Amino acid sequence: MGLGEAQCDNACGRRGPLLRASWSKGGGTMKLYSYWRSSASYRVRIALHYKSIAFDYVPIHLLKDGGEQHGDAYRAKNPMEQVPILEIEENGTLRRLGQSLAIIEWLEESFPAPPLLPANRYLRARTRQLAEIVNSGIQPFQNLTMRALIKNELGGDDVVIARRFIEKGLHAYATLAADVAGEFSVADAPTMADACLIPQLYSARSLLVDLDQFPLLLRIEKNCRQLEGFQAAHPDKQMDAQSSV
Ligand SMILES: N[C@@H](CCC(=O)N[C@@H](CS)C(=O)NCC(=O)O)C(=O)O
Repeated sequence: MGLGEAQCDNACGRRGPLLRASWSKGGGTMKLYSYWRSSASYRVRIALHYKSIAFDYVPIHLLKDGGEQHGDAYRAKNPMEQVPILEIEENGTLRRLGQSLAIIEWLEESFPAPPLLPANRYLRARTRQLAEIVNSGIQPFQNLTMRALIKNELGGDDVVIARRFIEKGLHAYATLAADVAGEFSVADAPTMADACLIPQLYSARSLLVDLDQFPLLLRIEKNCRQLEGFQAAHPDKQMDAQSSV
């Protein structure tokens, strides 16, 4: 671990509040590089808190001074210049994982209980399908870089475009979930699909999408809100939460 990281750890690292399990394979603690309003970071926070895994929170400010994610120090950690990344020390080796769904799959394999994927093979595939609708069918079109490109370089209306993809994706999600939903998106336990849906609904609200057209999704959200892991992962609960940005 370099000096810069150690300093950041002391200055801004934090152990999650309701965490029981710890990462013992390498003796180190996991670090999540995150931004409070980032929906992809929010997904991983849900998985970590739901599974009660201890981690240190390292805030990356996506807006300040053009965005910390574009700086040399962070680009060296993630060449995609995006949050989240999960940093883990395994048998003395420091490893970094990016892409929230790959991270959640790694967490699922490392900490199987409580599961975020169903036991049934078809339902597992449906769960991943729902998660991908959010991950690749919606989120890229509301992402900062895409919105800046549409607005500043192409002269388009970034909000209209983001809303269009959100509504299209949420309609598809609701239609596909209708067959398999119980209390949650897939049957009666939270899954990776819910870990994607809840942050997506948060982003949709910030872009003033009318969510009343998705009663099933609102019912699922209400059930997720009852769970401690989902509550602890909420943007407003993060150390870098700010009211103005
Ligand atoms: N598919 C990626 C998406 C990551 C992503 O787009 N992160 C956004 C925040 S939600 C980001 O870092 N944006 C910074 C930028 O666009 O400059 C994942 O699931 O991790």
